[in-house]
Amino acid sequence: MQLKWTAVALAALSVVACGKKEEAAAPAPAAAPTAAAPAPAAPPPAGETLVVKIGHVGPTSGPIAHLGKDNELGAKMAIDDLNAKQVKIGDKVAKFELVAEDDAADPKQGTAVAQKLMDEKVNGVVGHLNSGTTIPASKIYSDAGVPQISPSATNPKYTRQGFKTTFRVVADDTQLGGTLGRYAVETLKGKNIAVIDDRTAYGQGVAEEFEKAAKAAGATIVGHEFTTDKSTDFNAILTKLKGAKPDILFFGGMDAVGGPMLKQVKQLGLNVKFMGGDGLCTGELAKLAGDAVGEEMVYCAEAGGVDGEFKEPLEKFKADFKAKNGVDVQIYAPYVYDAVQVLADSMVRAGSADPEKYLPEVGKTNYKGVTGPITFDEKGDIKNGALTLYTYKGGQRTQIAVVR
Ligand code: ABU
Repeated sequence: MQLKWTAVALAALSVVACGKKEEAAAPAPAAAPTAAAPAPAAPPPAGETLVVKIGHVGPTSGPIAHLGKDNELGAKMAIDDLNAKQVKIGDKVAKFELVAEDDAADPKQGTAVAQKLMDEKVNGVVGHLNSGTTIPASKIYSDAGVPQISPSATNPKYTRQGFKTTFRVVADDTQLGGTLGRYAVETLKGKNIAVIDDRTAYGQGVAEEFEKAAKAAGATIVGHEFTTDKSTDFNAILTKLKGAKPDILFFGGMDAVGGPMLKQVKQLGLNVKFMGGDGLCTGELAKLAGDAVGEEMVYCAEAGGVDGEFKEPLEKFKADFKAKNGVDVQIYAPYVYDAVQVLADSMVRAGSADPEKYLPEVGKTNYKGVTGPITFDEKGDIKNGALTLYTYKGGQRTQIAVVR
């Protein structure tokens, strides 16, 4: 059963959130963030602001710290843009504060920081990055009745636990692995496919979905080996798989492991197309793998994507992100940006930042974000989620197509 915020937390919130409800000023949809800091508006008089704490969790230390930092920067951009607009929640101008935590992609650290965020009485949470941390942490947020939006965790289980507080703004591994499995057979003409997964909630899940779809499309799985999300030496498993003569090798895991694995694939002379899910599909992969990333040799998919009229806002976000932070988007920063905006938009519509009051509004979201339109199904999954297929050419991640 879902417990609600503690009486103390609710009492504290009511002190800052009470007052006559006015017509709320909603954050502009499809908010295109600005690269230069927007000119600050005059601050509202003291006592008329509502402090809204948004928790963000990702691995900002460890092997995939580059991805955790990418996500955190996306959250910071959203907070800055919301504050620049002086968004009103009820009759107060909201002052959004980011409470950023590092879970190091470790499930135990994930639940520890989740509890810390609840103790700090954050009004909503964006995160975590990894399925392996997002799923155990979601029980803590659910027990506290605090909305959580993951911008990147793709394991289907996350939104299938019966919690009212779990939302996701990307497609899940069923769609990701299924699409990649069919693509491997129907487009890349794979017949004998080998699979490796890192035994994490994400890596194992996406590999199983890929394998199921590839088999259904007519391929033979010639071997399935296992590694971990911290391994660096893959010679034994790659040598074993080489003996099975695969034409495609699928890796369920993240770029920090996939990059070195690709180097060893090349060193061993394993002549395969290398595929992976969104965890592989980052800007950093080309650096991690060096020239082993090859020319149209690696194929992967991001669990989101835009086409048509939605391309321009996403491109603008990426350019503004680079101008503001000095680095390119890795993969999920725009989804984090939108997840924070969705929480804020729900609070505005509810006229309250009290999790109990605005949670029902999250489920009713109809938001035009920089990653496209966001609405949720009854489980909290994004409706009509897209995928973007990529390959690597000239050392650059290069888009092939957006598919649904
Ligand atoms: N979706 C890839 C990275 C995050 C995760 O699901 O573990």
